[in-house]
Amino acid sequence: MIGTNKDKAAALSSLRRVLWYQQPAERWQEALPIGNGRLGGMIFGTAAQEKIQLNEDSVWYGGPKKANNQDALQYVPEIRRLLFEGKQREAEHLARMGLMSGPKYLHPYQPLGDLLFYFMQHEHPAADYRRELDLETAVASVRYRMDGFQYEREYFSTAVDGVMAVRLTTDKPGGLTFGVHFMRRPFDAGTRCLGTDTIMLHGECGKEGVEFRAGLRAAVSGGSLKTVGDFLSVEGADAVTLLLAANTTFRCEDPEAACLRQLELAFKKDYEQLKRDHIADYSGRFSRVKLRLGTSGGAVTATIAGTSAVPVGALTEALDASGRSGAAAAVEALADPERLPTDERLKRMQEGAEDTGLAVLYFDYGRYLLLSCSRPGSLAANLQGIWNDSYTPPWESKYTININTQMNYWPAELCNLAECHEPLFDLIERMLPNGRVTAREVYGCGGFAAHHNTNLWGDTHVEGIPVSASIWPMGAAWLSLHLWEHYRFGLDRTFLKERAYPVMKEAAQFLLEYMVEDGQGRLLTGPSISPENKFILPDGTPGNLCMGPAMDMQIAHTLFTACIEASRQLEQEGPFRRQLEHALARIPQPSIGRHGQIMEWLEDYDEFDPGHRHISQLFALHPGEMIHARHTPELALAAKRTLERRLSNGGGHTGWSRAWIINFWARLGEGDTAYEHVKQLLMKSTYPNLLDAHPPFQIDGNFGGAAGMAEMLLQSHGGELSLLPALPGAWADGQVSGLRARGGFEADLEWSGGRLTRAVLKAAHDGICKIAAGLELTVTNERTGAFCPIQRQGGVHIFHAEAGQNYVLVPA
Ligand code: FUC
Repeated sequence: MIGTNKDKAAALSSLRRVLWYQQPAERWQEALPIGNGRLGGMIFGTAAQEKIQLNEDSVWYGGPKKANNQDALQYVPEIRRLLFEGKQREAEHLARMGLMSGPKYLHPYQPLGDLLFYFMQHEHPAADYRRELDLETAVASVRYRMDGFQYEREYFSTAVDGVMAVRLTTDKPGGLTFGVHFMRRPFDAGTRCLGTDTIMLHGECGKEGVEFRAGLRAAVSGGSLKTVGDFLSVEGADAVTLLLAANTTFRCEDPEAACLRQLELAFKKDYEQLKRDHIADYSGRFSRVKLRLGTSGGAVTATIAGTSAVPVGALTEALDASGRSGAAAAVEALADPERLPTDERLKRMQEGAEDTGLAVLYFDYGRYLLLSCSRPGSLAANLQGIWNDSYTPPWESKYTININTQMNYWPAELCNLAECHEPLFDLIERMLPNGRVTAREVYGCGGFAAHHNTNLWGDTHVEGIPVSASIWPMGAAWLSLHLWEHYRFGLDRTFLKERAYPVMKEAAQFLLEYMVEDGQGRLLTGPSISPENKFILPDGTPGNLCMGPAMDMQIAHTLFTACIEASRQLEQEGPFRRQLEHALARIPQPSIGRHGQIMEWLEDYDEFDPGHRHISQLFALHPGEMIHARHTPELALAAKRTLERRLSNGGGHTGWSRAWIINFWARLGEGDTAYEHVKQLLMKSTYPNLLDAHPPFQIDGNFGGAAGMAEMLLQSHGGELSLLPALPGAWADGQVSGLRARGGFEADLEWSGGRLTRAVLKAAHDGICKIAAGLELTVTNERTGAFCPIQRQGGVHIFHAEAGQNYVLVPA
């Protein structure tokens, strides 16, 4: 990487965004995920015995549950009384029986099955093997040589035609002979052959669960195709296209007919057309945002210093890429981590080498993953997105809505993938009728309530075993804020009126009826918990349940504020608004405790686990905004103390927790610390396929991490846009385009030497634009070149933006 800055820039712009490896995946955490929102595959890429582990998003075991505890209504007032009287043990004893529901667990999300390939003439080791996932096209590929043949495979799952495509080619006529079949799920009926070119997997997820079908059809060029046993058998072909369709009774009555129809239609296109359509659809969305960080000299040196051995493959790769031979290419391979296989890069980073490019790849991967597991019409991304190979996955691979599901959607608006947010809105709407019943049956209230978990069916009852997680009635309130955020970014009034406000209102309605006066004029939630921590009582014993934990109060405050604002914008609901305003004034605000921290509970209790992975009391800092780095400096300082306290007690040990921490530091404007946690996320909580490790795999860290990196570059909470609010020293030079800000803006930013050099704001709506950038700016209209009149107020620039205009901001 030796050369001028210009060379470096050219090298950077020619970089492909790929994850790549020099060997097949030995374990799932090395396999590469593809998906069209609904239909997912994990590509192992083994030469002789390929495996694609399959998922369809509605394959969940079991049916909906009616599991509200029918005694709850009777006991909730008594549990509250016990808590107000300080009778902790009695309250929890009664709550365990009187609130928690049986059966205890929601059923799991499950795999669809595996697609297994057995290749003939594959007795020898593969040479020049490469497996990759191209984030710009969402196409995975494998290539290798064996016995004088060059083999290539491509894989993608397309949202355009609803199918997964696998294309196998070889350079010598007749070189492809293999059998492929579905590996049977242990308890399913199995596979049927339909004609000579199709096999159909069929099964069901228990008596009350969905029925599913997966159909695989092949078309060959040269050679022959037939079915043998439950296999599709290909002999002596030059090229083969396989298409896979999968459907369940969750979406249609006849999933087999749906599969056959999709296969029929998709096969009307040739492979190249399918691929072109897929790439056009995907890359149009992926390329909305581009992030480039300049590689600093420091990074290169650190990498060389961290090198112990020259990976042979890295050299081959360097030679391939540059077309040159000899020492120059070898040195480049060593010096430029971009030229290393992804697992090598990760390993070297874990050994202490600097690699800002890997962080950028992680950011892009987050956007790739969201586009691949959450598209309009698909189900919301669960704890594993859509990728799960276990019949009994961790936490049932469901929706945990006390942070994890919400975190999955943090990048959606900011990173310009607003349509990927839609499946979450569908989930919330599916929860609505159940949540009304839960509100009524458990608490005797109107509106809509949900607890800390939900599933395919949108169940909302109190569920799970530990009191410290289960008895938490804020799921609906927090989720409904996602509808509000979607509105704040896009300003679609119809959406606000027809989808967002009605749901927000019902979530708020529940809280209005549910919260109780504590005798001191305060309105409190409870019985509830601060997810999922415990406190230490004065007698030294731990307590779970309480009244008015900080996070509940902050969510209620945020939701009421949002509903007030929404009802004003819609010019409706005057009486309801006044009710909310009255309640809002009585909700406790974040307060500072004796360690200088934001208190997690109403009492200044010490935490049972001071390094707990949940940092719920900082909801007000992120994703909420009651705590703001500049508007509420005292609270911001207390938030900082809270983080330091958690971290000095071992906090951040799960991937998602670390990802949240990045967002917190970004909101506090501490770029170097935020970046330190980006590195920690990669070093401690990332598998070779760059999926997030809780451990085990849980996808929220990928999304929270990507969102956190975006928050380091652009923020738009608290009524103003903040440009490069938390830029770390390691990202001194760079550019980003296409990030979105609340108020209907899109932003392109360029910076150098750690300072903003130019920004372009694209306004989609008329309105006042407030900018905080930490330096004096001039603003011109890009089209007319005219200077915009600016008002300056305490470091904030204020100007009037017009819909459809771009504004160029440069340092004055
Ligand atoms: C919550 C978290 C765990 C895990 C689980 C899915 O219970 O506390 O860390 O993320 O959800």
